Amino acid sequence: MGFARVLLHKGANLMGRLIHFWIEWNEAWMATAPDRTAAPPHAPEALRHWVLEVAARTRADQVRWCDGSESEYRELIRLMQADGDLLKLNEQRFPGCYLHRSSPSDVARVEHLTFVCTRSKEDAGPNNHWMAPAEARRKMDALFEGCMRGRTMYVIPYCMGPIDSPYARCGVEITDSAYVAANMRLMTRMGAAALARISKDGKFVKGLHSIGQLDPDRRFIMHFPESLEIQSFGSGYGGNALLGKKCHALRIASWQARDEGWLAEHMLIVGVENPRGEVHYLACAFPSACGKTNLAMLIPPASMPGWKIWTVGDDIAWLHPGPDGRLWAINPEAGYFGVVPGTNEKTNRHAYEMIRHDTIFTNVGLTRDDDPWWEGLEQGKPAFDWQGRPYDPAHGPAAHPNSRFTVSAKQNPSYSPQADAPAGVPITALVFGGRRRTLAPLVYQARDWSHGVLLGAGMASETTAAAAGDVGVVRRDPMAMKPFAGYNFGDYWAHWLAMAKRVKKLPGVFHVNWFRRDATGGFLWPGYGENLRVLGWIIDRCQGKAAGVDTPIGPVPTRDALDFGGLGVDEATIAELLAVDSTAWRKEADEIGQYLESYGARLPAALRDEVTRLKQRLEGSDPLIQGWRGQTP
Ligand code: GTP
Ligand code: SPV
Ligand code: MN
Repeated sequence: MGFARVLLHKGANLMGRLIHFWIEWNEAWMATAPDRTAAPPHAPEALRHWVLEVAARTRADQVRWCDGSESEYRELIRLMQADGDLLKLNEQRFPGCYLHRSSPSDVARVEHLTFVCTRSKEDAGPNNHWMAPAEARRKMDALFEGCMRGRTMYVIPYCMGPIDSPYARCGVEITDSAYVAANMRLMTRMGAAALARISKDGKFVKGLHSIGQLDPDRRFIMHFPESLEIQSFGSGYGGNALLGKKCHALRIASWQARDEGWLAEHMLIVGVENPRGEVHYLACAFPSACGKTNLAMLIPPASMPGWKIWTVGDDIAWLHPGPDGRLWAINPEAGYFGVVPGTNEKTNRHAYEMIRHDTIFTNVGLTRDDDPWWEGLEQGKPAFDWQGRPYDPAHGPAAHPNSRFTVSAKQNPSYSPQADAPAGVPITALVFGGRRRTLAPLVYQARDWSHGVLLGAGMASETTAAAAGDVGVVRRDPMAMKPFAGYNFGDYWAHWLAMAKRVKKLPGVFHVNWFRRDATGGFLWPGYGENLRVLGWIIDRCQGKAAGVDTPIGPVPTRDALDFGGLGVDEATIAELLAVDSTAWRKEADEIGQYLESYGARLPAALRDEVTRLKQRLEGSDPLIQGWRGQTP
């Protein structure tokens, strides 16, 4: 009795002969398939024990140990097609691609339902929702009790980071969602190799997940960093359900990183190769849906021949002090869970090509020919919206603004061979960035490391559709980690400051803003591929080769240090992009100061001093500092 029988049962409207052919084929396959209901021989005792305990508690119908194989992935896909959880997209134009429509109230991360459950509330900090561990466990136990009746429970061993990297960390996710299992295979190094490493390490993060009834009123994402546990209930959406990603690789890992002297950050990692063949790696922290995937796979503009971009990661970086005194980064992930809207041949050709095969689309629209469709695609027409309703502009966009693609990183044409390097890549510069229509210039540099920590800590950005709630509201999002730091931001900044003692050759620190707007709402800066011009300045600056004007917030490029040629951006706009409005920045510095003070006694004195120095520099300065005039330092 396989899943094909389920199809027979459900698919009364399908042609009988087709179904019988299907069943025969499927059962022949099942007969040769290994038994994956039993624990693999090398599964450690602690893991077997936990799996049995969870299976008993949730009353799962059956247990499937995932081995991460291609045939297993195909089986998961077939199962979801049979259940109606996946629709096959046009095989000619989108081979191996599928559409998943999630429950309409389950389309984004839910920060208000995400908790860090530490013994002391202070350790979670004002930046997190907190619940006492015992109370959280009681709540979750009640939800998980019997929740997998009639369902298959998948056991997913995964490794975050190259399997042979000393920096990689493993986890096991137990879930009752085939969608989660399939996505985990694309997003992580999942299966047999990970299990072997777990047996060797003897330690793993325990992630327990159930979609429950997908009821927003019975939904929680709980983290227990002190015991390396995650419990997530009631959502099937990416960041809430693919527990290797934000829950493990950021919230739990940031806690471990603090204890062990490294950093787990919401950063892309990109290699920038200049025409001389030198590659510099940058790690950049932008909040959710603020351009990490796009920068990580940037297409160099025609004006920069000979430049190449190499993607190491698009969302998360684990940064370690290396033996050579530099900071080294690995990408713990193996795939991308990226924003679909806005992706087209012009904005991001590589992403556009990458998602034309073997991709799972979540919550995009559909054309009459079963092609996926989204706003900003600039071709074709939607026939159905993301909820499967006939497309009607009165219902809003065809694709949900937070619709996503899941794809293996190997499909990225600019995939860096270094993405699998066990030691990672050495980082030349760290770049912070927000989505701000005013104030923050196109790019500016921190004066030194501790000023750089202030640049990150003082970050603010407009909220996006990646999280449930209002969109377009400016909020503080330090280091793009507001939703992801697994502990008190005060302690986190102290840890960042202390990295100066661990890393002898510190990277340069910068802040960028691709999102300045004019009075009519248009972007002042063309963005996307043209952002490479700014990365070029950043890299040169780290080598002492680019001119800058010192302003109270840090050096900005001189007018001529950045090449604006051929952009069609006029001089007044260039001036606006590079200007520092001291009056507005005085207000900003006050707000940053007040925000940081809300961390009370945990706020490091060195960061408070940085705010004082920033205010002092702003006090005596001209109201408007215009770097574009071309002064050199
Ligand atoms: P998460 O996966 O949520 O962490 O997001 P991300 O930071 O990887 O964001 P992503 O690169 O997917 O970009 C989100 C949105 O910003 C997309 O709609 C992009 O088209 C848009 N975007 C990216 N880069 C630029 C840029 O340089 N300029 C402008 N105007 N928009 C951009
Ligand atoms: C983000 O929201 O920052 C994401 C998508 O990268 S999710 O994995 O859903 O968190
Ligand atoms: Mn992200």
